[in-house]
Amino acid sequence: FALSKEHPEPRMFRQPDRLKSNYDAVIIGGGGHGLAAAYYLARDYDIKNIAVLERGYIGGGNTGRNTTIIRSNYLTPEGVKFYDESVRLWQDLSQDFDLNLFYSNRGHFTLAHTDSSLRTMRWRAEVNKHFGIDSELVDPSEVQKACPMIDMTCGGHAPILGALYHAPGSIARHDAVAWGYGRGADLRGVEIHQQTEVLGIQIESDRVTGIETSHGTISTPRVLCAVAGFTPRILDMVGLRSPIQIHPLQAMVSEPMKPWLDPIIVSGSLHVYVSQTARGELVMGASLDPYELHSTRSTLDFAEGLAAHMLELFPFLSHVKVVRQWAGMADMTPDFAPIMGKTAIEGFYLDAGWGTWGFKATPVCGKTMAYTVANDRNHDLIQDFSLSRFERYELVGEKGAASVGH
Ligand code: FAD
Ligand code: PYC
Repeated sequence: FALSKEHPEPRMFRQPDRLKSNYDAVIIGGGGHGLAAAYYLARDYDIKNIAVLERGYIGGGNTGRNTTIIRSNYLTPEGVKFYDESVRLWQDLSQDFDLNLFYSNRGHFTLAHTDSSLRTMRWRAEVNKHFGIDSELVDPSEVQKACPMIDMTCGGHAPILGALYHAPGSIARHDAVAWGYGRGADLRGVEIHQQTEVLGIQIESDRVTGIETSHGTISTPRVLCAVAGFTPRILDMVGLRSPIQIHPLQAMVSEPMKPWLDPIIVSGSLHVYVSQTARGELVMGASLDPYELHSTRSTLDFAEGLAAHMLELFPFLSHVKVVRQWAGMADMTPDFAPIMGKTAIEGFYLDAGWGTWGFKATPVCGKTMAYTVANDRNHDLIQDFSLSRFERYELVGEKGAASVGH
């Protein structure tokens, strides 16, 4: 698959034409999480005989559909420590990959329009500060100063009373994250198999032994499942149950404009989050669709509803065009925290329950899942996110920091 004599290597990664019969580890899902785990397994643990199996193309799942907000202003100590480590990793990724991820530090405002949301913002700010994270409650004048174009009354019916300001809040180019991890893994010997769907998982005496795919069967002692919105289907294959439900989450993008929006603006009450990309487009999203559905179809209702709320915040946008809209399949957990680590099946590891919040966690998930797979022991940072927490009713309640109205 050399491109030409002048370019003997592919620009991004090789495309092996067939599967081998045996791998030391198989990763299901070529999203950011699966590719990051492959990268760190190869780089940090010297486990290189790995296949990443992707039913479509890499980054074509939620990784390439998300609104790319990166932050660590969570509510629980478990969450704050975990996401903080991710924010740290993000800062060096472009250099690690030698690939520009357009990582851009913007600052992140979560607007409060009611006394009760101000209270939650204060709570989050205090937990964050306790763990050394740069978050503070600010008054409306700070919002106005950072974003002069905003209508502080929001059409007169939802005045902005204050905000949680989180200076480290950032955005990045989502596809490039998949490519960066994919290329880095490939350079270290990992095989990436696109258009290769996992159809079954072989288990003997509660231990993984192999995988059935659309291109044949392979044997392996270790399987990492990182398939986000497809998690219930894979769990069915190994006879595990989880409380995950799949809901569509939609987003849309405007035509490019001159830069006018520096920070990331989030309003849970108005069901809006928005940032402006390096190319000038507004990337906008809303709440989850309120019904369970395994689909990536986007709807007119969504575009109309989101546009109406955007105009409450920014009335001057009324003539700006929306150029694209889409949906992802969000794997929602009851406590809005992920499910990570070892499972009751030996050699079967889970990285799931990433719902509407998992893009920012891509680096730390890769690192901690690589550790967990390599050592067959949960990494310290993910101890509280195990699947078995639901049996023990030990939930990690992150709903108040989920950023998307629910
Ligand atoms: P994915 O990128 O979905 O990768 C899973 C892959 O598995 C897919 O490519 C799929 O094709 C593959 N797969 C599935 N089944 C099989 C099979 N049987 N065989 C082989 N391959 C299979 N998070 C944030 O932190 N910030 C945000 O601003 C944000 N905004 C969001 C906005 C939207 C509209 C959506 C939908 C999500 C958003 N998220 C956000 C959440 C975030 O996108 C996800 O949590 C994250 O991208 C999950 O990454 P992943 O690699 O686990 O999953
Ligand atoms: O987790 O910050 C986030 C987020 C914003 C939009 C969707 N998820």
